[in-house]
Order: sequence, then structure tokens, then C-alpha cells
Amino acid sequence: MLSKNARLWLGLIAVISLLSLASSCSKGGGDDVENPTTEGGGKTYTAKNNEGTISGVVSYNGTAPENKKIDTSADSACTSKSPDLKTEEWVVKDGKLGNTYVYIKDGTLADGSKIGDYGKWPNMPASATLDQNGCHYKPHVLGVVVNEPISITNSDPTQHNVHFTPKGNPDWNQGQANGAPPLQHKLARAEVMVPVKCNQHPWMKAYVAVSKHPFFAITAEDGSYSIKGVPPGKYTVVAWHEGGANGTEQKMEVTVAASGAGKADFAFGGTAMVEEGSWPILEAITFPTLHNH
Ligand SMILES: [Cu+2]
Repeated sequence: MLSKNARLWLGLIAVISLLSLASSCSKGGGDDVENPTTEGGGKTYTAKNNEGTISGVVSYNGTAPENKKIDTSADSACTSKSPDLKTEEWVVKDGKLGNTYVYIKDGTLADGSKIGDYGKWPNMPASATLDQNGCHYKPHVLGVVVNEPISITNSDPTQHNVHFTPKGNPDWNQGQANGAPPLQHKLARAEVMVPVKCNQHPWMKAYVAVSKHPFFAITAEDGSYSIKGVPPGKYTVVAWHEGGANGTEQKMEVTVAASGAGKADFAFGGTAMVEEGSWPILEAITFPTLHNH
């Protein structure tokens, strides 16, 4: 027979474990993590030769924060190969923002079907490479589709330890000695964004976005991007940048006519430009964020 105290404790433990279960579930749902997608799951989209494009430019308004110099002295192999290594959060040139991940988040095709109904599209990328070179990742932001093989190469004369830290996919953590063959990894669920770190070199950071469809792009240094092969329809297009505590998103509705060209320009930053009398600018900058989630 349990004492009154013991029963009270058991009850408390039950309540706490239920609560933590509930919170871990809502955590997955609150982020951009979709349901499991098996290879080949969902409908197959057949090209109709009336697909269009979505393109645009991502700007940064104001003065971007400076990238910081990284102290690599813990590993002399890093120091000699990358003597001037800096953080890569801000790629800003002439007011344009690079390394921004732009993708179709959802939308409805002209025939009424949803973009999420499809699991197979023409021109699905076949493979991607994430290179560890000079003790940083190349590229810094990578977009893949679900189950796309990612080859992780070590081009450095030192050991790395690549660690994917997703929310909706399994954690993945692998050491890789210098000269070791490439590691292979793939992620089965759509997720924006999966942070990647190196347990060996704490400054190393990359971001991998996993999409169910091939309609994504990463902005170049001039802020431009282009997404091709988009079926006619109405879409929510999201631009994601790593700045901020958990990244920052902007979103926009874009219509693509048959064989048409949809435009979606985005702007990040902006606080430096907000001053009295510039309400139209303020509105243009902050409006998309109001509609986040
Ligand atoms: Cu490393």
C-alpha cells in the first residue's frame, strides 16, 4: 500500500510526463516540419509545358551587422588553411542579401490540386554535396529534397564531426577523419531549417533545408534567385534567413500564370531605415512579418 505522499508524487510524475509529451508534439508541429514522406509517396506531377518561374531579389535595408572574426587557434590545421575566417551570417553587398533560402511553402495549382499533394516532380535534384573546407562548410546554406543523398566531404587535413540537429528528423552525428571517404546522409521529412554544426570546431555552422518539391533557391551574392518549372497557380513564397534567434522569415503571395513569370522581392533588416515620415517604407518592410505563423 502506497503512502499518501507516494501517491501524490506518482500523480505529479504522470502529469509532468503527459505535459512534456504534449509539448514535444506541438514543438514539431509549430515549426515547418511536415509529416513523414516516404520516397515516391504522393502524386506524380507530369510536366505540361506551361510551367512558369518565380524570381526576385532579396534586399537588406540599412547597415548589415558585421561578420565576426573567428578564433581558430584551437586547431592549427584550420588556422593555416583559413587564417582569416569569419562568421558567414551576413552576405550583404550593395544592399542585396545572399544565402537566403526562398521556397514555395504551399499553394494551389490552377487545376485545384495542392502542391503538397505531390511527392514526385520532374527535375528532382539527384544529389547534393556539403564540403568541409578550410574549417567551414561549403555551401553555408543548402537546399535538398526529401531523401536526396547528401555527400559530406572532408577536404581538410584535420578531423571534423558533422552533426545535423533537426527537429522533425533524427539527430545525426558522425566523426570524419582527414582523408576519410565522404559520409552519406539523407533526411526523410521536409524541414526548414536544419542546423548543422561540427562538434570538433564550434564555429562551424551550415543550414540544410529539406523540401518535398524542387521549388526552392538560395540567393546569390547579388540577392537574386530564380525558381523554374513552377506549375501555374497561386503560392505562398517564403524567404528564410538565419539572422535572428531562430532565423527570420518573410512571406508573400505569388500568382504564376500559364508559362508566366511571378515576381517576389523581399527585404530584410530595415530598423536602420525606419524614421519619422518614412511610413510607406516601414509598412513595406514589416507587413510580411505580421503574417508569420
Ligand atoms: Cu570541423
